[in-house]
Amino acid sequence: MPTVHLLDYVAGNVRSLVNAIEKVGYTVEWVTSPADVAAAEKLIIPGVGHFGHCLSQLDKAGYIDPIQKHITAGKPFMGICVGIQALFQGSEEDPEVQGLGVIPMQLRRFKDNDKSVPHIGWNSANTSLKGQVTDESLYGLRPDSKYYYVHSYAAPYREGELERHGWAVATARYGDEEFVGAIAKENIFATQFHPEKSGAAGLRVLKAFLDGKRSEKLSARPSTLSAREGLTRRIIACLDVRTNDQGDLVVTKGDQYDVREKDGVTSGGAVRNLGKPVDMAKRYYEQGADEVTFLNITSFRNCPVADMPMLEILRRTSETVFVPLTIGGGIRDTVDTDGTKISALDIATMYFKSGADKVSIGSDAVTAAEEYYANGSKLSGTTAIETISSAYGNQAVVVSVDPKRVYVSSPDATSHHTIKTTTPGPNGESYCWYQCTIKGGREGRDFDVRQLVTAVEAMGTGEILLNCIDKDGSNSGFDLELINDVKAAIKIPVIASSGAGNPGHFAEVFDKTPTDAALGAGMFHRAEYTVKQVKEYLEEKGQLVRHFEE
Ligand code: 1PR
Repeated sequence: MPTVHLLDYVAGNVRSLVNAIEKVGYTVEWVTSPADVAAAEKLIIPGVGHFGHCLSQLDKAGYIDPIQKHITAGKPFMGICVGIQALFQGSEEDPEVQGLGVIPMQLRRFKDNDKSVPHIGWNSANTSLKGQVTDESLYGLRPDSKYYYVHSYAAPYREGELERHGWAVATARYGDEEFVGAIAKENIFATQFHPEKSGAAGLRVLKAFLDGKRSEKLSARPSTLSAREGLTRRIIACLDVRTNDQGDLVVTKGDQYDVREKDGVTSGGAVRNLGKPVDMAKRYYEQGADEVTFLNITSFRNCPVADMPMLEILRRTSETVFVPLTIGGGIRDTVDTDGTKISALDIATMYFKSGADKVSIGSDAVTAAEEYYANGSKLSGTTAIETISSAYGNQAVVVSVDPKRVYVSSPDATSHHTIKTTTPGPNGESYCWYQCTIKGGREGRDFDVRQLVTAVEAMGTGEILLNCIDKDGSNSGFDLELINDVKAAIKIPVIASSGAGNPGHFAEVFDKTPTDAALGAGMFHRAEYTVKQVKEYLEEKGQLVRHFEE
């Protein structure tokens, strides 16, 4: 098999890229020293973390000069995500750090006054905007395909500016900002999106670069509708995974977090077994799920951390599922079976190396947020959120919130932030606050969801996975009041979760709240609806979605 050299300067989450490269018929050779760059024919620099971190790591290890030589020698070079950003002169993210300066422009942070930042999700990389429909593709990019982006900084697109310097540019739009999604000139190709996480559309782009096919005739001219710009409605399939009584890891699903079969009205039967995690993840990928999340809901272990069965599940899933994978459950500082201390960052690293793109933190985030306020809203720098986000970037850290409604007759009845609700409590109370819980909902804290999300945003969380215990497994729709309340408090994206029972509930949550994504579990596991049906329904309602491409 032909080879490509990959420079993994962080020793991090590039497993999915390796899988994608192998899938399109190439083998990876690792660049382990500057001398390896000179030997490389095709070189890929993936991006992890911050702009400054990327360039200082490259600089410290002596890679800047060999990379520049590789580029000026005219050998194929590809940068992905922070890898494209490294090509620019500099970034607002770390103004004191110099980029490679190959592209004469500065990166800017997205404006967050009217939209969530980071920009996370599926968007275009379109070379045929502004009515100039072309029938040539740039490295396999298609105007009607969508690609997975996750970033807070981007190169603003100003018509003609880069083209004047010989660059071919594919753009995307986020709110009213148009930015560079991919760029090419001579031997250089770089994408702000992650081709390895962009399904078949992304694999095609990767293959075109590796095969050296810069342009290709598109089989059909794109229609204006299929080339619609902007972020698509993101639909996530969630698999709650745990060991059943026979010791097998199964996908399960609870009602208000109770995952045991009910015998009449009493719970306590066997753990509901809805299928095998790897098979189900693949099925949802093929139905068009934009992401797959695994929550290891018990996260108990009786084995060394390195043997955790979830690692193998991730390894196998990431071989066939080319959309982002999130893993949650048990991400906290712990002690291994032999007594060795293992940090949350070590656990996250194992997950990333096994194919995860994001980790989701539940209970530990609540404890960390409580301590944050106890310390006068000062960051300690030592929490799981802070250590993982500073090593892998904010986008790699999701906080999963498990709130429960507490009804009160008036806002004065509690010190917590309340909302007026249209679903009154059992005694007719028309206000409620959302209590944070830990340990899978088993322990309620004197802490509300607003306190939690604002603290974890300050700590560097990239996204909130917003469950609701009252709604979980109810098939009665999302808790719109909760979602609106949380969205009003923070700038980072929110994934609405709990309660989805039919495609109409997804349309409703996108219609009536500014949520950034919506997640479903039970309705997909019980095969009542497919992800594809949800997306078709959203499309009928005029919402922009991404469909699975073969
Ligand atoms: O606290 O960091 O170890 O993380 C544990 C993780 O496991 C948390 O993210 C927590 O939400 C999750 N979890 C723990 N116990 C349960 C349980 O069900 N007994 N599941 C649990 C949470 C919530 C969603 C669910 C949606 C949608 N499940 O993932 O899939 O509510 O369901 P629906 O569409 O069927 O209504 P830590």
